[in-house]
Amino acid sequence: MSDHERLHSNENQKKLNNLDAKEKQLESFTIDHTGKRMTTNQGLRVSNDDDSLRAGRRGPTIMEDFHFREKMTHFDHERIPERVVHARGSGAHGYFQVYEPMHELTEAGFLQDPSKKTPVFVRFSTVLGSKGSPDTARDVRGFATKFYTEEGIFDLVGNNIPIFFIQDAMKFPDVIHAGKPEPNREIPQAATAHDTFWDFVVNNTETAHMVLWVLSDRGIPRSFRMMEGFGVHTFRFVNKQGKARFVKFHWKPILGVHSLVWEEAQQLAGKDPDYHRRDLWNAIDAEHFPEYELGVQILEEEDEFAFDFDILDPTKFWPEEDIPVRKIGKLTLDRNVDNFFAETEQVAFHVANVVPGIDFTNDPLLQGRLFSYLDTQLIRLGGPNFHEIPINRSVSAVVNNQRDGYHRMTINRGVTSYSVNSLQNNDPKPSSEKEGGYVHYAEKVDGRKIRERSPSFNDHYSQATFFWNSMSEVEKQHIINAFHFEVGNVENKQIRQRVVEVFNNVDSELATLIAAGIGVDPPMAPGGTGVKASSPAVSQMTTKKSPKSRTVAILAENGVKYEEITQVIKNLNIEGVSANIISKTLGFITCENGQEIKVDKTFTTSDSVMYDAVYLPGGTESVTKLSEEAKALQFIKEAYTHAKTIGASNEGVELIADAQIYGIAIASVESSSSPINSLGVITIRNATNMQSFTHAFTQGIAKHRHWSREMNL
Ligand code: HDE
Repeated sequence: MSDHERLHSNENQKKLNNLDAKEKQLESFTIDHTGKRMTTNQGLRVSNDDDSLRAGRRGPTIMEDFHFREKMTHFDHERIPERVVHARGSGAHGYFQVYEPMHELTEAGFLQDPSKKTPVFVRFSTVLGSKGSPDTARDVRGFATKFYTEEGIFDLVGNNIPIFFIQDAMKFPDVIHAGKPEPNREIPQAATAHDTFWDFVVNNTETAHMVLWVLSDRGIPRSFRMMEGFGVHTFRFVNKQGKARFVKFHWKPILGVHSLVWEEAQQLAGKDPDYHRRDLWNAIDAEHFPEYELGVQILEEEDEFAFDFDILDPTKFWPEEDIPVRKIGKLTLDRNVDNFFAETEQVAFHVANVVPGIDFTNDPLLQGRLFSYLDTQLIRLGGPNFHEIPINRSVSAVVNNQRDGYHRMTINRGVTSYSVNSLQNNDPKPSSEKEGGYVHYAEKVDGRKIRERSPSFNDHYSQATFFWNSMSEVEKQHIINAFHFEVGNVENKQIRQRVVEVFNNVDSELATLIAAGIGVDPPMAPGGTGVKASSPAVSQMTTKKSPKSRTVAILAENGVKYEEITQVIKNLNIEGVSANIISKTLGFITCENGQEIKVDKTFTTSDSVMYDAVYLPGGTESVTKLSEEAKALQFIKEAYTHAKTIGASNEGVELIADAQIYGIAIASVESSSSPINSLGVITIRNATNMQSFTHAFTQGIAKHRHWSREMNL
């Protein structure tokens, strides 16, 4: 071993010692080409990887060229079917830690010891679009978490919305067929703004509640790091004494729940279709690790019928005001994948992957999912051994009599692969409950075979009204705008009219406002459900706010004030905000004092929609040049229209007027009693010390958006 190799292997050893159980397992399958020679798949060294073997320099390729054939055959077979839903996704590794032992509620091992870190893999996704579709499409987001626990794998396969479109799994193929591109012309991609989806909605009114959620800002998250996750169904927690309680699972993002605005989402779909994937990757890379608290709502079995909805109905949520969410632990995503295909694409989630202490209920949607997830992997991953793919392997030993099948990896010794056997001592033996064997909760069930829904599932509208009541004026306006876009794209007028009728059952004002933008009549009769209550917890207005990991675009040209720009960047970085310098061309700009600053992006390679805020530093020459640059002015104008924080210092303030967005008086940190005015434009003149300015600017960024601006435009 050379010194270099030894050093390398010591480093590797050190690295290995710090890995968790899952990472160690993955490491043993991980290959690095650095410094290695190329071989065929048979391990034979390759002498030439550029030219096929041919009969004469200008002659035909000959069959004998095994290297060519192997290389091409492998390439020809590189693709697997994309997921039938949730095809577009992004994954990351991390760990979960519980805050305190949960034995009173559940015997799940990974929920007992606060010092224990359970490895996890999370895959976020959109639902309808193909694998290459844009991240920012209006859609539900998947939030699937694989816990590699010592008792086996637990998958929490959730979404960012706490309810679902339908009540019975039987209808899943229908709702998805209706939402996917229409079958004749395969249009539109990753969108529900078309006839078949809305035809389904008006004919299947159990969808009404979910449709409101998807058309709210939840359908266009700012980041995977800024959305909630929900297990959706009612599950069961069971403790060691066998006592069961109903449970709903929540993920609460530490950064709060924040969304894009629709125009921005649409622009991003073209400017950066990988916006969410890039955001997740960059945040982890910059060690702004995404964090979410695991919350549970617990319901005693005796309270099963205490509500005016059925707790088995997945189109209903449990209001947090009635059943508080108890935060029981935290998920941290701290490592990007090494290989997208091997990890994010091949990961296989399954709702049925549970551990002792977690069990199911009779929610008819959940029951159907228990079948679908295993079934779908068989075609997607090519056979029954997909649990042996590294990302899917349990960290607890897998021991059973299942054998053979495509791509079997293990070599099972011994003569028996059946039970009961006497030739091998009847190994492997099942375990009793005490020994950790999974025992299903012994719920009593009794009934006639029947294809019928419980009447307790019949109310399709009350919670939709409840949700609508919970929205702020801005959020309501966004929902109406979304209806105008979505239903406005429906060609069939009858369907558009029926949308108004269906949503009139939710709320008359809502239906009237929808009708006003889609060329049909307002509702004929008064509507609504009479529900007056609301749930502040479902509005995004009261969510957590933080500037951490936000990005600022700094527009600058030659002649910019060096001190201003460097002080602001330094202070922003201290607050966890990163900044990009954007100018007309790449390279360096020369500041007023002759110092050079590197340009990160140009007006051609970037756009305001890629940033959370804009800063316009002073410097007469820089500001004059920018004021003559149409794309720079457009940048500012768009950021303003999208309700983003805009900061400007000294001569930079003039640019705000040049962008002609600002007919209202400019607030200044010195003159205003509150440093941030409600419009989120922070300006300072005659300033040398940028600290108070940056502080006010950062507070503005933390607010995410200044929605009152939308009302004024
Ligand atoms: Fe899924 N769903 N789903 N789903 N789902 C799949 O499984 C299905 C539902 C969810 O990142 C598929 O491996 C049925 C609700 C996520 O790999 C498939 C029904 C919720 C993901 C499937 C539902 C989800 C999937 C496609 C109605 C939130 C992506 C590929 C009964 C609680 C997981 C795959 C990943 C994926 C079936 C409804 C979440 C076909 C039949 C409700 C996050 O098995």
